[in-house]
Amino acid sequence: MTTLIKGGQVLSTAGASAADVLVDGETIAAVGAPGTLGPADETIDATGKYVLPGGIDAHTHMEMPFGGTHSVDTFGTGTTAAAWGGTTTIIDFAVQAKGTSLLSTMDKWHEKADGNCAIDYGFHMIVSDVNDSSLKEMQACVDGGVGSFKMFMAYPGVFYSTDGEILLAMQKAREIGATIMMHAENGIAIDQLAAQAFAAGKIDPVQHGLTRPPELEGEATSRAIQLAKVTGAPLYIVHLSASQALAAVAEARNDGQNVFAETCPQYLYLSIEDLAKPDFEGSKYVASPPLREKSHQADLWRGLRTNDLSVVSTDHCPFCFKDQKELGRGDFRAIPNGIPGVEHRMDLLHQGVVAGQLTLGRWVETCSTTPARMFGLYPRKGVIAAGSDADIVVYDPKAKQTLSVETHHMNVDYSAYEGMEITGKVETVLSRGRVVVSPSGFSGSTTHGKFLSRDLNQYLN
Ligand code: DUC
Ligand code: ZN
Ligand code: ZN
Ligand code: ZN
Repeated sequence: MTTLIKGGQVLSTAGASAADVLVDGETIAAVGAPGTLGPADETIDATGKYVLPGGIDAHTHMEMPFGGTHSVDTFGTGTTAAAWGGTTTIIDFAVQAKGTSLLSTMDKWHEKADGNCAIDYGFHMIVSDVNDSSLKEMQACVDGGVGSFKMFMAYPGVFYSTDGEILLAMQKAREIGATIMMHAENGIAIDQLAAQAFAAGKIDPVQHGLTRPPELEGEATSRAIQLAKVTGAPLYIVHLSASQALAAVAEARNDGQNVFAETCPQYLYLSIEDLAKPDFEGSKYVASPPLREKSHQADLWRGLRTNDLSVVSTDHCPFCFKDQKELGRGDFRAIPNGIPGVEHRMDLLHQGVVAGQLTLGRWVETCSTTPARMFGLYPRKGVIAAGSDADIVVYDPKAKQTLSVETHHMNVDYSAYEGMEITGKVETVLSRGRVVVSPSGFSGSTTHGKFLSRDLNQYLN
């Protein structure tokens, strides 16, 4: 089966150029000058549209256990919503529970995901129990296609690792070529501030933000960078939200250290004002790190332009307002942490292009090409080129849409971007050559997605 996508502007990190794309089976057979390829069994007219590599969301949490509940998108619903929004690969986090092994955790995540995804997927591993056997198992994870390990400087007693434990894991990562991903917030200090606020009767969602000040993200980011420097491990800061943390990353990069960082759409568009919404509405915006003052946003956009922020991921972690965020009515500390977003990353970052914050090339680079390279998927993913998987998005840059829970496909009862108007909309999505989204709707299946055994960080290996 062959498909010709013709008449569009093909996007790469270099920007746009007029070209046709011929798909044969699951891969791209050729990219050629307009009118030079085909005929094919099927033709998609992309006149006036962008043709870009499918988005890669390197940070999602489907069916994730958290605070006695679990995120509400299954691998099936979450990857279907991702496809609707032009994302054709997710990398989800397998979560080691204390007292369990990394390999049993990996098996567990395979059980949840295998045969249940609409698009291709990989895993990172969250290490929350650093001991001799976990450290030894890190190599087996790499061999199983999982070469990136997230650790937490936040959540004492749950996911938290001490600086000593982080040091040990970083030494191992350095030895085996793996990347350490860090949730960089000073959880020990934050827990004290949160306990003080609660004891003073301050229970509303905005307290979540007020007790997690940006300085404590900056401090933890700097500490993680120094630990990485001492050990020689590559470091990737996840969900960076604060100017202070960005400054630490930029300084380390200027000094030649292998430090990378991602931010998320919520930090570019939402703020602590959302967390302060009355009637417990603020709970919809509780995530960690928290939404910041708006003044951080310009720095984050600049970081995306300068590549101090090289990836945009969603940290998609959906909890329903009704029966889950409710758990924290009366104590902001019990509100499940997470914001839904896997469906809207490509649109929200395209809106950044429309607003003059990013070039088309940087849109593609931060949302697809760099995550592919960072997490060992390139050139299979992240580029429109002969031989690559035919993960392709036809995007209408002129279409208008309004984001809303009424129209989204995520399995969650609110939209963090309710009413936001976006210029640009996904028209057609191919996942390994199969049309999964088109103007007539979703035509994929949740048995289509395959596990991606990933290579190591391709900037370093
Ligand atoms: N960190 C994440 O990356 N996701 C959900 C919660 C958290 O703290
Ligand atoms: Zn985190
Ligand atoms: Zn996350
Ligand atoms: Zn629910």
